[in-house]
Amino acid sequence: MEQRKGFAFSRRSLLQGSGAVMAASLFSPATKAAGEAAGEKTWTGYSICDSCNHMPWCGIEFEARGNTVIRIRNWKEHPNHFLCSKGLSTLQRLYNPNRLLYPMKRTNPKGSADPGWVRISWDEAIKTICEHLTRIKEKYGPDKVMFYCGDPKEPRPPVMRLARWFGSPNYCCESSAACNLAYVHAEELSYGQEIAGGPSPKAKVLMIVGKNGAWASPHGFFKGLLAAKARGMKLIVVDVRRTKVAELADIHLQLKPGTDGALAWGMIRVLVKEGLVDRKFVDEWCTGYEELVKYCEAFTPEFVEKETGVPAEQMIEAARLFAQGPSSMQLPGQSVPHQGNGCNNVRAMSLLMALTGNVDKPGASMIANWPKDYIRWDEGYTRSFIDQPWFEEEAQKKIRIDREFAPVWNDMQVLCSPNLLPEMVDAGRIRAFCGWGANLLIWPSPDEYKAAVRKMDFAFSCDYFYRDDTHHDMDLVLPAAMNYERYAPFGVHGRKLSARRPVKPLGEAWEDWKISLTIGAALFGREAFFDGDPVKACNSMLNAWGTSYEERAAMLPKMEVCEWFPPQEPEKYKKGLLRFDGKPGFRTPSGKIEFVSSVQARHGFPGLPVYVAPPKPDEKWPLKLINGTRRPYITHSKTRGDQPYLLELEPESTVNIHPADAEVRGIKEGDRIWITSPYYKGKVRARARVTILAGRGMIDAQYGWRGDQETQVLIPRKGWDPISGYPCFNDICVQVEKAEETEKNAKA
Ligand SMILES: Nc1nc2c(c(=O)[nH]1)N[C@H]1C(S)=C(S)[C@@H](COP(=O)(O)OP(=O)(O)OC[C@H]3O[C@@H](n4cnc5c(=O)[nH]c(N)nc54)[C@H](O)[C@@H]3O)O[C@H]1N2
Ligand SMILES: Nc1nc2c(c(=O)[nH]1)N[C@H]1C(S)=C(S)[C@@H](COP(=O)(O)OP(=O)(O)OC[C@H]3O[C@@H](n4cnc5c(=O)[nH]c(N)nc54)[C@H](O)[C@@H]3O)O[C@H]1N2
Ligand code: SF4
Ligand SMILES: [Mo]
Repeated sequence: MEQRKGFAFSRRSLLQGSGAVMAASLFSPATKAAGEAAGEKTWTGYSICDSCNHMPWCGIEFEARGNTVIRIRNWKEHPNHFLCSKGLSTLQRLYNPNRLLYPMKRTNPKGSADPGWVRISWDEAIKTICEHLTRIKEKYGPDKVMFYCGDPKEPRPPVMRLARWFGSPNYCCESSAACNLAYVHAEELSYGQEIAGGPSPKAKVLMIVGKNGAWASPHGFFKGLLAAKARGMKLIVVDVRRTKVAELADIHLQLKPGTDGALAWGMIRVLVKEGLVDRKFVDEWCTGYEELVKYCEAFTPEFVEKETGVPAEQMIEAARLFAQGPSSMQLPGQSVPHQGNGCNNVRAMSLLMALTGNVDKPGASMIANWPKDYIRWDEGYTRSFIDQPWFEEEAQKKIRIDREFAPVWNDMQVLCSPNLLPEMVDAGRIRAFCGWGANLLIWPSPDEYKAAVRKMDFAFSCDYFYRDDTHHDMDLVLPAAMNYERYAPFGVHGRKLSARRPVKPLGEAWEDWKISLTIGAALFGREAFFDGDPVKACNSMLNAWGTSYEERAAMLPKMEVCEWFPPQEPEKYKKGLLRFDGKPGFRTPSGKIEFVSSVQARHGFPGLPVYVAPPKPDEKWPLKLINGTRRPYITHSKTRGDQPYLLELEPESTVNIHPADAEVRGIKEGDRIWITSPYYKGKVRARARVTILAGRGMIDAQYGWRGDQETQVLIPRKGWDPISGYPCFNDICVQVEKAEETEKNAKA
């Protein structure tokens, strides 16, 4: 199949070599360095895995000979060190002969079948970028340039700094297009900050909603869950599928897709009716209780059972168990936020914590005790490094392209939503695109985003590989150094910090940080952009925290606590540790946990997280499509060809379907199937896995396949969640039919 072209690589050879000793012979173009390395000194290096873009990342210890990584293993001193299949196969990515190693520019006009790529120097690349950006800024204004990072989180802080100095608040990320930032948004609307996490070591009950950490989180997640279960913790899982996590549950609430809001309101009603609300906590620290009591009235057990498919007594039992506590909660990653009412559904669930007083106390979900300047690393590390206050000014918010489209998001978040990019290009509000790890296949109906890029004045992106879907109509494509080859960023893992000890980049690949800092230095002076040096940029933060990159590098493989990060502490809201003004309370406008969100209300939405029923299956489109469940050995659209070992595990798009739904369609395990949707004229090809993992009346697919296996085309560019601006990947109803096993569609 197309995705594995060029590879004669077996899993066996990978496992035998566990690295690139054998890569020297297999990957000749990229590993010239390996041949040169023969007889050179062997040394130990340290890096962080980025194969699933997850946080916290897993640590990798590697052995290098000369400049060639020859073996990788778990970095035992690192808090996350059990590498999974995706992490273990990253050497195939490092020494993949298709890697992009030199800056390239197009020589044919946009829209040509052949862009006519030719190699250029970095000098020419940086000069071209600076000329175009300056021209567009002078003629149309700085906000007409979009700065964008895909899901790769590591490039983000310096790119955001570059956007700030350039003067464009249209800094967007994959996490402001989709992903799980919407659950943080939901928590911030009520609690002022991110809260759900755990399981806390003292939790007696844990409720996990729409999250399959067994497959989508680093190994520590499942190990932690098993350990907590072994000490007697009770587990409630809310998931439409019978996942590995759900199989551990004491209560599995297997609801219909998109009905989490109804379930949450049903549980809230139980708490209210049965006197299980912690009134002391609610009266002192929350607002909007009366409205909440009134609204939950409609969610009777009978209604909730009908709407969600969850037996009423099971829902009631779960509410009672959660109220016993101490209870912590983990809220949905990407699944529920990718629905039209996703954000409010997550918010409704999150209120169970406040109603039962399970907030920031031992055994309950905790709010992280971060120093005030520190922000999530995927949003820039520190407020000062990216000058976050600038992004928060009304003047910047006003010119962001998400202002009218997603006003609540625009108000709350500093990352702008890029989802209306096609419309914004047509309106002349975006004329250039500066991308790091950009992938246009993340969007519903991706062709419209490809057309938008084609229409731009200027566009470039930095990547590990040339991806025709995304890069075809760009002006430049720049080679990014991989995780084994870069210093930045350092890692923050709780209170521990890690530096890296990398090899030198292959070819002329540059670290993402170096690329953005070099552009910044060329445009705004060397000082503001640390001479283009990633380590100096890291030190600008680390020095303020009383440490340095060099100090952290010298202690490798150890990772010591950085005292600048305070230890975890309960009930911070009582001590004035959460609010920027130092007063007791929460970081919301009212200082209280807001059942009725003042921000939502300010923008004309109901303040309560109201329930809106999802689109329901009907006779013609009888199956709900969950377009995006994670598989343990695939990341998005990228790992398949990059790490061919993983392609061996699942070489084509496989869709899970419940045995009852398969039977009525005459579909058996392994059969070829077609998927159709009301929003797409063609058919999407897949293979059936008949399994009780899938609930009845739904199918689930891993998106990100290309060609006629691409499920993204089935999704319309409408039905966006108005509170987050996120796409409705999981809201669509489809039909599935068995396909004839012709030669064309049999070939994987
Ligand atoms: N239907 C559907 N669509 C979805 C989702 C879904 O569940 N269903 N999920 C959404 C979510 S949650 C996500 S996170 C996105 C996926 O988000 P994407 O942005 O697609 O993330 P990736 O596939 O990891 O990487 C994108 C590109 O970055 C390159 N890359 C990887 N690492 C680096 C790096 O360090 N530097 C540089 N310069 N380039 C790098 C890769 O080669 C790839 O080309 O998809 C979203 N879209
Ligand atoms: N192996 C692997 N790991 C990854 C990634 C990857 O591509 N591969 N991607 C990373 C990224 S970017 C992200 S965002 C995270 C995502 O991490 P998760 O959100 O944990 O991803 P999923 O495995 O899709 O889990 C979502 C669960 O929600 C369930 N679900 C679907 N619809 C509903 C619903 O309406 N209600 C409820 N309650 N449940 C529902 C699904 O059945 C599924 O089990 O994973 C990260 N980790
Ligand atoms: S879970 Fe796997 S892919 Fe993700 S960081 Fe860890 S080793 Fe890498
Ligand atoms: Mo994501």
